[in-house]
Amino acid sequence: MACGLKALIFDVDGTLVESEELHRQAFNAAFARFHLPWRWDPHLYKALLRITGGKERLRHYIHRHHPPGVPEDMEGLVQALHREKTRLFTEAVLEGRLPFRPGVLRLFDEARSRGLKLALATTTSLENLDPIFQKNLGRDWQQWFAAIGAGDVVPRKKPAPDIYLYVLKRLGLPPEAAMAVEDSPNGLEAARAAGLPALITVSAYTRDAFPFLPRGAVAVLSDLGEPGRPFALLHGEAGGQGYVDVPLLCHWHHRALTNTLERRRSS
Ligand code: XBP
Ligand code: MG
Repeated sequence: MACGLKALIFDVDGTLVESEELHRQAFNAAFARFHLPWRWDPHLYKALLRITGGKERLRHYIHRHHPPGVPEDMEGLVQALHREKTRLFTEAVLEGRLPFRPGVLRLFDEARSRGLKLALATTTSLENLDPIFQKNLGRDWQQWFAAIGAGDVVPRKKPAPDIYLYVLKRLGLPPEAAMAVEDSPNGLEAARAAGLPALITVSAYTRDAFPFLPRGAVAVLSDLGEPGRPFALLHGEAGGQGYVDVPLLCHWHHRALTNTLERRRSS
């Protein structure tokens, strides 16, 4: 089958790496450095993850939970806390291990060998990317990606489509030539609003976020799978396969485009 898929656009946190637990710990370590009696436990952090962007999340937490110790210059505190959190997060990534999730490197390799472009569309701060990808792809990691969109490079973060539109523009591709790979409802909404079909691989914090196959998703999986270590198919169909490869992505992409055309015809 001729495949109309020209690019794969990956989210980062939760999709390529299981990083949100490390983000949570970095936030708490920054609170301690600033002598603030704040603590985000996993339950609270899961709720706060509905707000994308670390600075936006901090502002939301302050407005919603009225924690003690907020000075007159709240924005100054948010900026300073987030700088410290980012320093602590990047330090932790460089010192520790934050491996790619199952199937990521295998799919990167296969997609590149078949001439598909790879790109990143993430809410996370640009500074977080270097340690994550250096550890997994080496010093020249940026050469793997035809376009990178991260954090504050756009005015509105996910679920707004801005970051996907930014990346598509840099790829020089229309949305129907690409597919997004995401882990969260905000990410799916951003991709859908930009006109891209999305494959969902749930993460530790989004495991129960998709009780059914959501509109705009081609399937919901536990991860990308590996030959001999199949993914769990949570929603949708995967043609009986147990790991995501380019032919399966082409199958989903073709079906998504056909469904879109049929919806347009019937409306
Ligand atoms: C996930 C986010 C980010 C991270 C924290 O981004 O929403 O805010 O939680 O990173 P994505 P920052 O899933 O789009 O990769 O503190 O740098 O925002
Ligand atoms: Mg994510």
